Amino acid sequence: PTLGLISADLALHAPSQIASAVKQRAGEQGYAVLISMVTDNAETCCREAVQELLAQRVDGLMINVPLEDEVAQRLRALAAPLPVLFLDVSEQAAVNSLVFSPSQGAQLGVTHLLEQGHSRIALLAGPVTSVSARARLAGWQQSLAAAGLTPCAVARGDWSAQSGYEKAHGLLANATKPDAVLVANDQMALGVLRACAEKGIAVPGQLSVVGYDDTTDSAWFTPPLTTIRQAFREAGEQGVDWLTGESEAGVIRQTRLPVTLVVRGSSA
Ligand code: IPT
Repeated sequence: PTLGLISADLALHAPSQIASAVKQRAGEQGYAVLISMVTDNAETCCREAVQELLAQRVDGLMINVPLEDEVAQRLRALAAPLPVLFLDVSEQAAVNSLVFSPSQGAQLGVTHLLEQGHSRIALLAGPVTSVSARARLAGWQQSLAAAGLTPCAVARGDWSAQSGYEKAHGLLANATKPDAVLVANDQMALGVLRACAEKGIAVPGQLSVVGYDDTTDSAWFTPPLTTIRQAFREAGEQGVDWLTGESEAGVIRQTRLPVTLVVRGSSA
């Protein structure tokens, strides 16, 4: 038997760690995995990927590409009656999903910084084309508003370390200097740390940096990164178990996975 995985760019750490877990768990269960990668989440690219995997007669599909609700629903219809599990959709999408709670992650990051006494908090969000990036940004803004604060600056990167580096230079050049920055993923946080090192800004002395993901290298950054952990291995394993197990026909299953705060040296 075979599972199909349609993944966002595997050059990014999070999708590659999910794919690794999927491949390993599926292997343990006697399933092969066919991977189709889309670097563009346009609906046409995703439809082609679904059709390509259907043609190879996969027994179930996992889709880890950021998708709007309606697009996910149309892809599910395209693949029917094959079971399809989505990993990067909103919590509301009417499809089978396994997603980490973005509001909880945002709340954990904001609360951590407020507890450390920060109030000039900058936000470095992910790309507007990613549902999860938008949900994290909205969550940060809501948690800050609940504390009577507004972000002192907002920028958007494209998930890459390079974009984090470039946007950090912009954020740190503003008149109001942030005393902390919430970053939408660890790769961009790596770029922020590099920009700080170049500008002689001490982390965490002058700027606290909080990432998002806890990919396997994040504990090895300088300083080791405080971040919101999404347990990618567990998510990949649960996804495989769901697809290879018994699913009740016609019942939509939406699993929400908790995230946790991992405090390391980049915040104080
Ligand atoms: C999300 C990661 O948090 C982010 O770093 C980036 O890699 C993105 O994936 C790529 O699409 S995790 C996803 C399961 C919401």
